[in-house]
Amino acid sequence: MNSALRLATSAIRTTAPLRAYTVRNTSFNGFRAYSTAKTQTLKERFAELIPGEQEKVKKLRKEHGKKVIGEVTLDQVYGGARGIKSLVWEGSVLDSEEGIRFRGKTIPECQQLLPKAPGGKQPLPEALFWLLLTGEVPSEQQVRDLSAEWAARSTIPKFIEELIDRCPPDLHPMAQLSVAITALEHESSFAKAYAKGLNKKDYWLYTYEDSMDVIAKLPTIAAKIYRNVFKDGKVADVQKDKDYGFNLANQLGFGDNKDFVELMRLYLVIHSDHEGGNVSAHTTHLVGSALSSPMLSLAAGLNGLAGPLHGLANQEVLNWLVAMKKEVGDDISDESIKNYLWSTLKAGKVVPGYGHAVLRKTDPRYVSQREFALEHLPEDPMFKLVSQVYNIAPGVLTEHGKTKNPYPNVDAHSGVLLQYYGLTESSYYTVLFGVSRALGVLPQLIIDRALGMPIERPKSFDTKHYAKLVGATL
Ligand code: CMX
Repeated sequence: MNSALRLATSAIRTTAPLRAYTVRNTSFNGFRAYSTAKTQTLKERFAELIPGEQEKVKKLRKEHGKKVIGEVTLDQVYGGARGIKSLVWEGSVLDSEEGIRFRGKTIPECQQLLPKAPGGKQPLPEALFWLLLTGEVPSEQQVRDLSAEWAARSTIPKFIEELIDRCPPDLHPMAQLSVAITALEHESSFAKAYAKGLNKKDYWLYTYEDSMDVIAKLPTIAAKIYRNVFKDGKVADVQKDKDYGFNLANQLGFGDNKDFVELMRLYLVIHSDHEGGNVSAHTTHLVGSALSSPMLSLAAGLNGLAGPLHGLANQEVLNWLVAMKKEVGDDISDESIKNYLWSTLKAGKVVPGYGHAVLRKTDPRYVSQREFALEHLPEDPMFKLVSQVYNIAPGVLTEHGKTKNPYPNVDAHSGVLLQYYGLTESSYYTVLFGVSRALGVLPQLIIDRALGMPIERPKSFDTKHYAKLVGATL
């Protein structure tokens, strides 16, 4: 038996039956066990899967390691590495026409197959996390156990709370999130164990523990930032018998609205993972490859998410729509929208929420939010405006002729849903994207360490050298 598995299963064996989620030490490195002992935990299941996954990769590399899988053009090198196959990402794959599949499953399939909250229609983010890490659909009980485990791990250290309190209210919420997650490094079991001398085979166990802790603490941290900047600074306690999406909604102050709670669940699922090459995913993976802790790796990814061409686009979209309304007034005709789109483009700005580095069709994450809006807020004027822009913008962007994809991405829709329920503070929106993104990038970080992925180090040259490579004289 592989030693990582041996360690994990020995921890399992020595864990006597527990009352639901009582926290106790196991004989394994003092990690707490969160288990009813009735169902297999995520950690136990993942530990079981590791040897098989390691073996698959070993065999693949042994038999096919020297085969050529693509070529690289000079344009790709200067064009943001678009399309270069150089990353391994197990959780999701993005097809340019069809959009995202999480472990082979489309968003509608996830909505159908993954466990939901009682009376709810949207999949639980906990279930998606399980799917991303293991490739398997969890049982209802396993998802409930995971909800309870995250709730049990959710307390944030006092100094993190104080750190957020000390941030000036006009420090962007994404910068505050980054500060808080970076400071959680103080709690990193990986960093502490590494400093003492950690066996490579155990990297994943500590990465797993830290990842679970960060995810569990994120709603309280995110809510603290929101409540400090925009409300009274008070954050409700995590309700231990409730799911992750409910707790996030409730801590933000919207727990009474069951539709908003469902929106949070959908939001957390669809923003989680978008294969490995996007800025936030790639950065988390890259920084993690240096064996920086999950806290430092995620914080780096969040700093990338905070860019306007990436996750910040959701705040930009709402601001752009509001500015449009202000300029053209309430009676918005197709013609005035067309003119506004052209004025944006002629000013040398991008139309936020449109275009994508990989996608060439309407983003299915946009579609799932549109379906939610059609069910819950069909008459909302801002939703109607988003729909109207959807009819007009692709034509204008095509005529403009620059973007390879004139269709909307996820960010074109999210802000309008949030504002409908009263979460109108657009500068906060990317924080919610960040909470969700953690659910996508951290499973891969755990897998990276379980598979022993090396430090990442692609090759770079100066322009002189590239010219030489293609036989050009400069
Ligand atoms: N409006 C105007 N111009 C656009 C555009 C848009 N929405 N999308 C792309 N273009 C332009 C690019 O700026 C580029 O112009 P230059 O040649 O002058 O540099 C040209 O079209 C070609 O770009 P592309 O190959 O189609 O797109 P990229 O892969 O370079 O960029 C993206 C992708 C998302 C950054 C870009 O489409 C964009 O800026 N969109 C608006 C911002 C946005 O919505 N970002 C969120 C993406 C989803 C996410 O990560 O959350």
